[in-house]
Amino acid sequence: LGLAVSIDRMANLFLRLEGTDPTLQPVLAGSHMDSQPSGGRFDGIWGVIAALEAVQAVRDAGVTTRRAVEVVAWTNEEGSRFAPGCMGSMAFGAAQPPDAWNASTDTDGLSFGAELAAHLDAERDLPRRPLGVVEGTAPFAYVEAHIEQGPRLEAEGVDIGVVTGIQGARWFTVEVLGRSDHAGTAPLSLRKDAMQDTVRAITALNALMADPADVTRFTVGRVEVSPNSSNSVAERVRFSIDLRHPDAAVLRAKGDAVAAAVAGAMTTCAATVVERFNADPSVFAPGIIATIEAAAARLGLRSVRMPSGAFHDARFLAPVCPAGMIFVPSRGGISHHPSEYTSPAQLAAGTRVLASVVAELANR
Ligand code: HGY
Ligand code: MN
Ligand code: MN
Repeated sequence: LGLAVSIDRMANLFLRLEGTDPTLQPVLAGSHMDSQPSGGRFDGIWGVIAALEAVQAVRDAGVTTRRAVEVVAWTNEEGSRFAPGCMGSMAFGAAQPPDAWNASTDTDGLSFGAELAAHLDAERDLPRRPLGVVEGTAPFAYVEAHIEQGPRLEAEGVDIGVVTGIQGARWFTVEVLGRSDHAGTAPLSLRKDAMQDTVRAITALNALMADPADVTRFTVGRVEVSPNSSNSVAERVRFSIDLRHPDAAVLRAKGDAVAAAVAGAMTTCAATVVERFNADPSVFAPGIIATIEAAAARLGLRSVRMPSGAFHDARFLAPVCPAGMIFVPSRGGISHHPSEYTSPAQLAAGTRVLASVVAELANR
């Protein structure tokens, strides 16, 4: 392909197509390659492949660009194995220091720091590059193509989502600590049952997050029980909280009330609440939004401006350069599931919009 490969200290992967003026800041386009335990075949990876296709199309069309175009695959966008998500793009945009998450462990007790070091060692033959704005310069612009992961484009019969911004997200890990006991002998009146107090805590959190308008997104997606035996009282329960909302004040108010809601639900156990991720709602650059919209129109595609319910790496590029996103429809709005699907024609349409936008930005 004639693209220069490099990685930074967060193992973010870059493929660079040179422009005519190497002194100019590059245009970045890409997404992530990691997925969910029961993830689909399009979330993230399509955006990386679409960026690669776009660069190939620009080159094969004999279009020279002033600016280099770099395809990027960000490290750990999902945050499923190691919380939080978007580690690679957060470190690149200096939203957090690159060693902020080294102690984050997976369910086997392996640390992100050790696993990242092993990954970088396995890729030791790849040229290294400075880490984003921390050690280098900001890109000229960033564009990310991604499946919508929601039902709107399909329901409205629209080809392209021109993403206006991303709702806010906060992640917490709650640990409820009691005492293990024999399930057959320990009287309930003497137990410190971590599972029972966890149920009370989640019930209290459901009340806190209740929203008749159905705008708040509150999810407990992971529960780890110890000793996790049917005839032993639970000694420790760890559970995750994923809270989302488009209004920063609501996100702040509900997120700041989590610890008190959990503490108030404890009857015999002790609880700790640790915040793992806190990303305010963000808006994308009007110029990038307009460029995406114009490209869709030039290609005869129907487009609509819309916010993103899912977070993306573009959230952490937006503070350091003009950024935007291109959505394509998700069948039935399904994502983070093996039946996630977008048709080849829909993917091709999104890729053509991306190629047009990237070529235009790289000649600005
Ligand atoms: O969780 C998210 O919003 C993204 O899909 N990782
Ligand atoms: Mn994604
Ligand atoms: Mn995802």
